Amino acid sequence: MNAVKTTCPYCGVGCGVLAAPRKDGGADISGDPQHPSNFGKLCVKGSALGETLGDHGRLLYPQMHGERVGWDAALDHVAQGFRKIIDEHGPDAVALYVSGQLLTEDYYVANKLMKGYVGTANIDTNSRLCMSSAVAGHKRAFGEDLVPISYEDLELADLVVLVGSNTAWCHPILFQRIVKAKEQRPEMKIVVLDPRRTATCELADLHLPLRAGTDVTLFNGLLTYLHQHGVVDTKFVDGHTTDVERTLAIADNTAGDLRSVARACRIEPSVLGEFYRMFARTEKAITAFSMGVNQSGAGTDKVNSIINCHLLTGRIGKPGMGPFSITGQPNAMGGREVGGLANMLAAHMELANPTHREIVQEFWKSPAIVAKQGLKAVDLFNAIDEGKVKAVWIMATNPVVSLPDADKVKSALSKCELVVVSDIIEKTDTAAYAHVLLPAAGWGEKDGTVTNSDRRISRQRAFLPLPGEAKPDWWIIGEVAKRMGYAEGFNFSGAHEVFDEHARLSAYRNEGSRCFDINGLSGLDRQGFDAMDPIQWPVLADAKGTPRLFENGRYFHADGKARFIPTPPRGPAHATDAEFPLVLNTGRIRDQWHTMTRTGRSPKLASHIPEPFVDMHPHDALMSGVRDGELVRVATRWGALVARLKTTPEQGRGAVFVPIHWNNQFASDARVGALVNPAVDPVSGEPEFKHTPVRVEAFGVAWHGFILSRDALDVDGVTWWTRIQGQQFIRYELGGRGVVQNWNELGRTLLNAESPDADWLEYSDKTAGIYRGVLMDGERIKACIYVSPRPDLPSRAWLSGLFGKKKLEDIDRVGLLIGEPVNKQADTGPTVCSCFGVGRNTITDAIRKRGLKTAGEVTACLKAGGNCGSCVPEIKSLIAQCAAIAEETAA
Ligand SMILES: Nc1nc2c(c(=O)[nH]1)N[C@H]1C(S)=C(S)[C@@H](COP(=O)(O)OP(=O)(O)OC[C@H]3O[C@@H](n4cnc5c(=O)[nH]c(N)nc54)[C@H](O)[C@@H]3O)O[C@H]1N2
Ligand SMILES: Nc1nc2c(c(=O)[nH]1)N[C@H]1C(S)=C(S)[C@@H](COP(=O)(O)OP(=O)(O)OC[C@H]3O[C@@H](n4cnc5c(=O)[nH]c(N)nc54)[C@H](O)[C@@H]3O)O[C@H]1N2
Ligand code: SF4
Ligand SMILES: [Mo]
Repeated sequence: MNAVKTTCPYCGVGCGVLAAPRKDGGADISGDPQHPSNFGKLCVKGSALGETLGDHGRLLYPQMHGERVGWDAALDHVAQGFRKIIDEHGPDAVALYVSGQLLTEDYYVANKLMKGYVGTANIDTNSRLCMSSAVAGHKRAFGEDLVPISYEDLELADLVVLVGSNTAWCHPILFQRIVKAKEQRPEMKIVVLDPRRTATCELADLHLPLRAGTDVTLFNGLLTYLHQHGVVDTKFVDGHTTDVERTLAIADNTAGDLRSVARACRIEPSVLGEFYRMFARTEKAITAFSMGVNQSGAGTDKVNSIINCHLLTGRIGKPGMGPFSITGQPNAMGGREVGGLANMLAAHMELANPTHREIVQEFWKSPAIVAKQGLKAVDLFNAIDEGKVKAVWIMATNPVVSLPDADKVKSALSKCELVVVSDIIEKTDTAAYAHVLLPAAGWGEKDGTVTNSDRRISRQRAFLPLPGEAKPDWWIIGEVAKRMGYAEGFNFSGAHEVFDEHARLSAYRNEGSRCFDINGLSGLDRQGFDAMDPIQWPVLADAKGTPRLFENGRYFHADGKARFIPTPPRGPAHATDAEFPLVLNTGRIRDQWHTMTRTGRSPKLASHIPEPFVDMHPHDALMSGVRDGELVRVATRWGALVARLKTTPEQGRGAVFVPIHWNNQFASDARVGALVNPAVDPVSGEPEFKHTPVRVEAFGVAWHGFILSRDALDVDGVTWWTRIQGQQFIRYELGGRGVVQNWNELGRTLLNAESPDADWLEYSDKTAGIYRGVLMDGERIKACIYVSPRPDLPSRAWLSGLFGKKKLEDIDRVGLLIGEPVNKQADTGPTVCSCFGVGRNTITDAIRKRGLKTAGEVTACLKAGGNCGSCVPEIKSLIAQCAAIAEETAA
């Protein structure tokens, strides 16, 4: 079967994918060798896309109050519900909360409905939580939300500074392009600014573990340093910028000399000095930044403090240099292009600009056009909580998990008169609060476009039939619009028509005043749209596309100049104190995507990090009285969770790190959003996700345990649990309180095997509190449970392997009862390489026994790291650890 060219639905790198549908309803996935983002490579999440397809867990039919209904009933109900509330309370009493994971066409229609027809700007998106500080920073500096560079520039650069970005895990293919460039030109330098030592640091020549939240001080210090050392492009500054003097004065006043900056940022002065010198002497420098910058109460200032350094040195608009905001979601950029934020209009036009409003309304021929900003995400949910917004329609995002102070989101939704949720998955933490659930078409089933981090518009193409009664998001929105009485604006016969309207609007009365112009892509019919190749905007009439912006030195403020923005540093909204002495930092892991609704279904992705954790420096753990491997309670003023403690010196002192992914579908109590403070950046409204004062304390349990089971089980009665999909089983990790009188009984209850003729292997030592129970299904294993008072339980990797066997051998049975493999090699250890399923023990064994010295040698020997390469930084770190141990033993 011919493979369909499409685009990966995960991160903003925007890799091209070839999907070849199979007869069994799945698809074979590979990288598209012709796509300019990835040239055929895919990271581990992209490679595992095939495992996330299929009907299992999908929302297949519209539902109202938990009952299946027809589309007509559901759409009528939504349209009438919105209509009634608008008529009674005005347009600002309703809202849409959408997502950077919608396609541009979906987003365009949603934005048009709210801003041109309903007449409210109450449409905000999860991009508020992600990119809004970058958007605001770009607008302040450039006059428009513009990302100057192209991915090739990263390969041309002599210095790449990665600020608050765990690129190795979050944008793996972009990271690999940087790795390759550095391999070819070892003189290329990489600097990482991150309070943690992340996998990304494996590539770094220099890692600056700065104190959380001090980026502005650090870049103000750099600006001063550059100025003092005469690293100034005077011609560029004079001809193409404004406000340099004021900005320099404020930077100088607030940053001070190198020593005081180093003290404020808690970095060795020599290391900071080395970074400043490196930046000063390297013309071709790129400063790439991501959530460690954006998600801060000073996020917009962080962005501008970075851009200021590029403006002063004139390092922008030329090959291999510039500031670079790495986008998170696959279509964070597309959403900005259609203006799908509460403070934007459409096609990069401004709500506050009367001419822009006139242009958009004239083009839409719409009954209304909004003149005032709508509510930004955090304020929007506050307004729902206060009863000011009475109907909300949530699409392609899971705010009960992903917003700060997330328990408040729950309470807001439970009070709201009308909650509509469009999703592809039936059971999510947010869907639980929906009155109406609408089944959306997912990746592989719908058509449209996405724009990646370097402004490249790529097609997502359908290669599977729509499951159940699922429909594309743009269709659903259009049908509701029609039922609200707005038929004239929403008669689209396909995504291509929506895209064409969007493209024409971008050019309408533009005359070069707005950089976002894709006129060259207008007029495409269905075939033309289907044939569209990836292209970087602006796309003018010649349809050539634009790799790099600002080459002519022209910016998009009225005077055509870029602006320096003074950025006096300020601390986080909430400081640590005796009660909450540490900083809670939250972020991502390599193999999960956000709230896990898709990646959580893939056994391959589950194996890397199977349960929620807290990373903590060993000294902080000692001070908090908690121990590695135990369960701990992590508490802030806003909420608490329980997760497994991992102590590591890679986590800087004074802060802890908790992943964002786990939620009530996957764990009893690990939704970190509930702990995050709701402070936002005053300019962008982006929440301060990376800085909440926190305390970590022991969470005492009487027993630790785990279950691997071929069937899903009900473990709700256990104090603490988390579950994840394995290759042929579901894995449950458990923590129990209370004295267990009869282990055999508990084991049988948990494994759902009370029947007297169940075939059991059991071992129980009541005094030691150890219990091992294995339920057989003929000659193969059906489920097993292991319990101990300490978290020193048998290797899950070894037991996972036994689930693959049709017939257990005697030696396996012995191993099951003694709780360890008789043949030690059977324990491969926790998975490092998800693609080939290679475990840590296998890798360290090979490193030691065969004296492997490089990641390349490990790949040659074990294949690990040879497919997507996402685990190469971890392999390198294992090589270094083995070498350190060998050295210690020798000494
Ligand atoms: N595997 C995976 N990849 C993803 C995603 C995913 O869910 N999983 N999500 C995608 C999305 S939407 C996004 S937005 C991106 C996010 O991509 P990243 O921004 O790279 O990811 P995060 O882990 O959120 O945070 C990045 C780093 O910021 C650091 N940091 C915290 N505070 C500070 C600070 O004050 N200063 C500095 N300089 N650094 C700080 C954190 O320690 C962390 O390592 O990833 C995208 N890619
Ligand atoms: N503490 C903390 N919180 C954070 C962050 C952090 O760093 N720390 N990061 C923030 C950032 S940057 C982001 S981007 C957000 C992400 O947070 P969310 O957007 O809440 O997370 P997702 O799991 O990606 O949610 C997407 C939802 O859309 C559904 N879906 C998938 N495809 C489709 C489709 O085609 N149509 C429809 N209608 N639905 C679909 C999925 O099943 C899922 O329920 O989290 C934010 N929250
Ligand atoms: S880097 Fe990975 S997740 Fe991101 S677009 Fe490429 S394949 Fe998808
Ligand atoms: Mo994001």
